[in-house]
Amino acid sequence: MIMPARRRFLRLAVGAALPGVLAGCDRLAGSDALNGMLRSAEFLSQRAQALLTGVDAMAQEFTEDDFADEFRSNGTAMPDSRLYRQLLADQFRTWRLRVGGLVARPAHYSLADLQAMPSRTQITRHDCVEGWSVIGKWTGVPLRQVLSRVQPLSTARYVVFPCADPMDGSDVRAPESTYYESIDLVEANHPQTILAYALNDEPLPVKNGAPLRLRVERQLGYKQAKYLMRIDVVERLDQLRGGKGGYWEDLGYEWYAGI
Ligand SMILES: Nc1nc2c(c(=O)[nH]1)N[C@H]1C(S)=C(S)[C@@H](COP(=O)(O)O)O[C@H]1N2
Ligand SMILES: [Mo]
Repeated sequence: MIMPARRRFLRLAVGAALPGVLAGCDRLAGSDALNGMLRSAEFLSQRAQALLTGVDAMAQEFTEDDFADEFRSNGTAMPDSRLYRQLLADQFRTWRLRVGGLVARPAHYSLADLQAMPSRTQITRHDCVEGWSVIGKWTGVPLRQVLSRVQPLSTARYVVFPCADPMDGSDVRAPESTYYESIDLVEANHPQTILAYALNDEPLPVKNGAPLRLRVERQLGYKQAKYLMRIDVVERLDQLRGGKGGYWEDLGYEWYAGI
């Protein structure tokens, strides 16, 4: 009962926010009353979600019989960058995940380093706001494993994921042009939040984000950042790029994309 209504609300919210942004509706966008209303609506839905489900609630997991043979690709299917092409040609042997920002012990990890850490496998449903879903089997290292190694400082609140794929041609007001996403530390420490290197028992395909992607199973498709290059622990999101904490968020999508 609750979930479909929530989804309809989300679709409406995304659908309603985006045309205004794309049309450059400055008068409305600049209105304090409207901004206040939008902010409180998002705040209310986020609070309501947390009250209904709790911070520890698990996303539904499925069985071996449920996952699709093919996990379709959406957004970038092959990053258009020289660096990524080099990393791919080298089978990601020289790729490193750099983890820094507000942490006591910044570090970088090779794919082999990550694969040597305790792993989690989960069969979950991916829901894209464009109106499609697919069930996939993901294996990766829980993000909290990595965070416990680098030790976030007491001021840390969010985890930011810069990706390898440039999104040129977009109108993001940003010094950097790649896809990026962010989640808060509660979501980052959730057991189903993993850095996935395998999909359906195979190495993660390029079209799905090789060598490493985020799976944050209680949120929608656009939060599932592919082609991870870095993890930055930060205190605030409003000074990054477009100020809203993600590529699509900067264009009007909700930051909290709870399903
Ligand atoms: N780096 C990056 N991550 C991304 C995207 C993208 O274009 N680039 N698209 C997002 C969207 S909208 C969806 S639905 C999923 C698609 O994941 P898939 O290609 O594995 O289906 O990735 C998300 N993460
Ligand atoms: Mo999506």
